[in-house]
Amino acid sequence: MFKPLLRHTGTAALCAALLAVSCAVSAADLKSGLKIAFVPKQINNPYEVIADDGGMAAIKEFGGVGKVVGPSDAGASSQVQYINTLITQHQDAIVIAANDANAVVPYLKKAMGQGIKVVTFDSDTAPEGRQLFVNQANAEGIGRGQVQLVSKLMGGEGEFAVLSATPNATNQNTWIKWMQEELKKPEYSKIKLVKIAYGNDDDQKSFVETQGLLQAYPNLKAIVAPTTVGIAAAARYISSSSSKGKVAVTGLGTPNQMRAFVKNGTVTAFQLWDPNQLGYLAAYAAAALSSGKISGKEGESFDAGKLGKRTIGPQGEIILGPPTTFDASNIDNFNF
Ligand code: RAM
Repeated sequence: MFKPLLRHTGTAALCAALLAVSCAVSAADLKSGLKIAFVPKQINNPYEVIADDGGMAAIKEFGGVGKVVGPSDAGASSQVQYINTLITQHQDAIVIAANDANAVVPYLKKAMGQGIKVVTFDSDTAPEGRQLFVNQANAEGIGRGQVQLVSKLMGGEGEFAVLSATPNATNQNTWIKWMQEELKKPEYSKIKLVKIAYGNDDDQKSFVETQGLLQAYPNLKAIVAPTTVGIAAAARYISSSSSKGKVAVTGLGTPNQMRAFVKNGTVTAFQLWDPNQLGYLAAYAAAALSSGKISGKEGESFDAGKLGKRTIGPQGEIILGPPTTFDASNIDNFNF
């Protein structure tokens, strides 16, 4: 299993033992005082807050100047005004979780035209909108894994619905596409995806959409919400409804938001990665680009602090690592 929080303990201990003389991570190689701005999908989404915190921690490590700016809703063009301001401020890099694959591209291109490096994380733009995409995990693996998990929870048959984020979210749409691919396999012939609903990564709308799904599909056996906002809202609705214990809730959630629902029997299992590490990795990628250590080409490597050396894959993608499945047996080992 993925043990994200412990991976570099050995290196850290060794560095301490060597009095950090030769272990000054990559900080010494990076330009000092880099101005790096994070633009999350939404400023108040708990997942994005954890990722942004990871980014700010990395920036502190290498002596840069970090900040987080962004909209309060995940609408397609809601990030444009923030990008424009960051261009005016001559930031060295913009690290953005894009709310739409295309809406922000002209503005990010303008930024790159002025020498600002652009890294997407969590939710990508079209490739021409950025130099690098820091992805939490392989998108195909996430999508197929969600179907494998829900199939197990449904006993291999019945109807399920997806409760997604916004209809334009690049990350959720890619995962759903892979879920639909996985569903074509013969072992899922008794499972039917009856509806894809959108809660817009808004807690209240996700809550109401959950209620709507249960009313519209009385035989529903599961809801898969591949969004931390959606899964928490769906679990909250179901935990106090007559569907508790009858309709499974799964998807992607943070252990801290989902713990109560695992303990009270509403949720059996769900998945995620460590968003803090995602932001941390994205900040190091941005700094390596801004310091001229990498240009964004496949095969180039850079030092990502406590995450070690990372290599750029096809189409400028850098992958953090595989997701973890959380359930009652391990959820208390995680605190994010
Ligand atoms: C929500 C956001 C984010 C996604 C997670 C899983 O917080 O939609 O983009 O990666 O869920």
